[in-house]
Amino acid sequence: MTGASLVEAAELFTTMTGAEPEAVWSAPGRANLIGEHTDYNEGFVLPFAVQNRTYAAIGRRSDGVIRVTSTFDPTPVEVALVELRALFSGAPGDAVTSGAVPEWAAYPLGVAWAAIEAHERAANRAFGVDIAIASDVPVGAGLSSSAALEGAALAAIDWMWQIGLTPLDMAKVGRTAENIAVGAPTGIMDQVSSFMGETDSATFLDCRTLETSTVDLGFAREGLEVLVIDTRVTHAHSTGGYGERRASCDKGARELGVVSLRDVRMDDLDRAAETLDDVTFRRVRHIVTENQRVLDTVDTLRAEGPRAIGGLLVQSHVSMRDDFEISVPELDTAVTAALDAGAIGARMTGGGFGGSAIAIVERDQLAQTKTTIADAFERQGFRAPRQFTVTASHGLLRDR
Ligand code: GAF
Repeated sequence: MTGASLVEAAELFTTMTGAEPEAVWSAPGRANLIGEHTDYNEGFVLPFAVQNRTYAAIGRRSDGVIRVTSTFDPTPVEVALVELRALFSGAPGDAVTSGAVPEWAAYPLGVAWAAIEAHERAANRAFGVDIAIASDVPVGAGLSSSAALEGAALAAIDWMWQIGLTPLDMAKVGRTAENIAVGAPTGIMDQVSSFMGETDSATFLDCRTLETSTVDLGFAREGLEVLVIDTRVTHAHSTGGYGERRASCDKGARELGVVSLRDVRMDDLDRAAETLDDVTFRRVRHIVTENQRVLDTVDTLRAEGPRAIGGLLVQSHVSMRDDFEISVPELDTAVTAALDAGAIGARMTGGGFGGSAIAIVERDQLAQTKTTIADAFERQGFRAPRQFTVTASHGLLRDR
């Protein structure tokens, strides 16, 4: 599957330009083990990059135009580099909502624009490029196809223009592109996870200091699989619930007199309950307890291994279902059915309102667990979920 998308990107490039690409770069999707909606509250997250990847084939042009095409929509979109600033200078997401560019193209064009805005070396060295994109990261499944798209395009551009960005620089550029060019008010977890991923490990990120460390997951060694249950309920973070949750968190921080919810400790929750309205309090409680669960998961993985983290994953799901209210019945059914089938732990992953759940499952119980989940969906009258396993994989890579 992965090889197919690499070849597809290269072939699409040749169809568009009549030439071979000069390079092909790729970036993975991600699954979040634990730490949801904590990133934009300057908290902690523990995601890992997955094996599904997005590929960007690149080559130079001589006319100062950036032209992108993709298997999502092969009609090429082109913008002169000197027009990028005007394109993205309106309110966040305007270029997309006004129809000036299709949403998928706002990601690769957005990272080119954001790199030029943030880095003088990019501004000085930018020249026209053709980029062709193909991906095997499922879109709308909560595995951050967006970060994979940003990462593949930006790594290719960074190489072509010889900017010399670090993966963390690129993560910041990717987040800016997503926030402003696409108009999704997301944090930085997905980009860091995708761009800096390491095989068999999760990335523990402190979203305040942006310090990272790798945490050995040990799933394969322990005979465990990470099952993704894609509910096929699609979501978009540029609209609706995601932004509302972010606004609730900002309100909670303001009313508690802290810079961000990172500064609220477990011991402060009793006082917060007296100060805040019920909904804001429950949003705050999710963030505060989720931060603690991330720290506990890291400690538990290091001290006892992956079989001991199940309870923390389940608590995380319950908190998202009841306090943060970002789950949907399909996600709850996936989690309950996985646990009924004997999974070590399960929770929804990503921003919520649809997308995927993950379950940590004994390898020899995988087939039975999938059947139990599929049956539960059928009984509820839900569309059949897509189920597949993921393995912790590496970040940005030059493939050709
Ligand atoms: C989405 C966002 F892009 C991330 O920044 C993060 O907030 C996540 O939802 C929720 O944890 O994936």
